[in-house]
Amino acid sequence: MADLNILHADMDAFFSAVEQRENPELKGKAVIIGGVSLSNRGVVSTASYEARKFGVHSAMPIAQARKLCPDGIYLPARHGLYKESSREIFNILKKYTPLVEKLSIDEAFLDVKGCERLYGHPVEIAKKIKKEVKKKTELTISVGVSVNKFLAKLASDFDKPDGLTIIKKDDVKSFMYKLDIDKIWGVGNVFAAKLAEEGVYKAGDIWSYSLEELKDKFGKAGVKLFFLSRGMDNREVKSQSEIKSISHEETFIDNISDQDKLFAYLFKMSEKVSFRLHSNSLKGNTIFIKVRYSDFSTYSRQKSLKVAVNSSEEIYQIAKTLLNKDNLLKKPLRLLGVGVANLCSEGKEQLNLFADEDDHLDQTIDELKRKYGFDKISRARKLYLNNDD
Ligand code: TTP
Ligand code: MG
Repeated sequence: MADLNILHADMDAFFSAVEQRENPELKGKAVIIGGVSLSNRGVVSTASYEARKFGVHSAMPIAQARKLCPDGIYLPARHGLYKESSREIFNILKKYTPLVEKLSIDEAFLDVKGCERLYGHPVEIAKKIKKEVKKKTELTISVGVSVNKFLAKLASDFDKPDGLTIIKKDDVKSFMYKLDIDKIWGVGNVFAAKLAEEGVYKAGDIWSYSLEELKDKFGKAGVKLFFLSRGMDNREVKSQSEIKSISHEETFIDNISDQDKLFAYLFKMSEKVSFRLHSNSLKGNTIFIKVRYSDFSTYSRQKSLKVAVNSSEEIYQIAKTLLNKDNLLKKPLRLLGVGVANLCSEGKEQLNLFADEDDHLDQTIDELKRKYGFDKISRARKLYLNNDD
């Protein structure tokens, strides 16, 4: 039987909880954190649970939030403060296991296998983490405990705020059966609408489809859906030092020969890779690309650099050179991928005395993405793609 070794921990209403801690008068009130400037054209970073009762949520335009919750307290984001709390929280998590995979400023996966002798059963560890976070930071964290990453993440979300939810192997079936289909990773609005056309609303509704059927209908996304709808997920928790490379690839529904479109995709993917590198405070010395043609022949190319990089523009430019060099775009592509390997922690890399302004631009874009949600912000080049691309 699979053991309850995987934890997912996620701070509750993180930015607003920090503000409520800093100013106790805000406790119990509807607190809404906007961008740095809080203009009406900006969007909500997060809202306290009190504000969520009015329907306010992350990525909602501030103007709309003000209509829903006119008496709310609107505050600009203070990222330095949140980063400081985040550091404190991760220091606590790392005490219980070296296997902590950071997902964002306020959430992480932990694999606590083998830590029982020191810290007790995984549920005990979850309780200890909650208690210690509360004591040291005066903030609450929700923790999910289960047999894999996917289920642990669903569990931490199940009873927010200040939740502790355990999904045992024996409970997986009943838990998944009634789960809304859009709670499954990879099922966004477009996919959920397509599934609704088929009469699929809950994870259990997909169980009658065979793996082949789902693969034929939806390709790779269908395969993922088959397994995740049953609560099956075999991905391992990876600590930062174990991450060997960060990459992104896309298989196209129709093969693409239009170079401008391919470069637009390449840029979009470079941005995603850069965002994940920044989120993990990593840089890398090797850029690689991968292409696959309609006959499934696959080629990759890589370039090693003297200086580690993580800006989207650098990744994009080097990847583009690699694609152009051997005329790899001579035939239509079925798949395109880009990645960065030979990773090192930011700050520990060799100093590049000639670093240009691009890093700063990237950092600003990253901040905006964190604030506004990934797809809201992009440089003009990506506008070449449709929203669905
Ligand atoms: P989340 O963990 O998604 O949200 P949360 O911690 O505010 O609330 P929950 O209790 O549901 O976990 O994100 C963590 C922080 O990241 C959040 O406090 C603010 C920031 N953030 C944004 O700036 N923009 C966004 O669109 C989202 C989702 C989060
Ligand atoms: Mg959170």
